[in-house]
Amino acid sequence: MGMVGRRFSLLLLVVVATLQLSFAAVYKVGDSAGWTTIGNVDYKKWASTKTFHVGDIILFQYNAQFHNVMHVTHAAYQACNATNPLATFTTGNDSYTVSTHGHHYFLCGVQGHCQAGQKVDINVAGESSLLAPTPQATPSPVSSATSSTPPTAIPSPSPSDSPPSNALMGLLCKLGFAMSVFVVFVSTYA
Ligand SMILES: *[C@@H]1O[C@H](CO)[C@@H](O)[C@H](O)[C@H]1NC(C)=O
Ligand SMILES: *[C@@H]1O[C@H](CO)[C@@H](O)[C@H](O)[C@H]1NC(C)=O
Ligand SMILES: [Cu+2]
Repeated sequence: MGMVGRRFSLLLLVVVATLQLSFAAVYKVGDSAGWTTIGNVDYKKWASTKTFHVGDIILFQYNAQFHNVMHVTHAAYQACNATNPLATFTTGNDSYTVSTHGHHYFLCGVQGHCQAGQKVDINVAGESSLLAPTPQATPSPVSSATSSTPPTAIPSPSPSDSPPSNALMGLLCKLGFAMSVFVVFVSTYA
């Protein structure tokens, strides 16, 4: 490998490392409450306030004497079925690195805890959804038989509540990546 090739590899390594540092986030499940049945933490609400990405770290902190973490299927998550988990974590300080888009379901396998709400759905939006428009509510067909008064239009919540930040982040990621590639190219061949 020549001088240029070696310099290119090194730069690429630095750029990739920098990208990982700037875009991977650590999310502690339940924030200060952690992973628990105390205080009725609403993990659904907790997750809904986050925008997860591939590469992020989901951190479960809990007292290992009383809880555990099981990565489970959608069906098991819905049924609170801890019989056949995909993976089990038991240290009390467990980090799960998100490596794919889509849903990642977790529950506590201790009897009764999942039923009490100790379960969380980490939903990682796909790349395509960053560009795809938010699905619009399709107007229901007006029944011709009883339509003497038109149905009152119910204002649907603006789709610009949170997706824009999502889309913006995706755009920034792409922009950052494009710029990094450009910088590498220029510093290698200029
Ligand atoms: C839990 O899941 C296992 C297999 O994963 C299944 O055999 C069992 O019937 C399920 N239990 C309940 C209560 O649904
Ligand atoms: C828990 O794990 C995280 C991430 O792996 C680490 O940064 C932190 O120091 C750990 N905390 C304890 C108390 O072990
Ligand atoms: Cu538990």
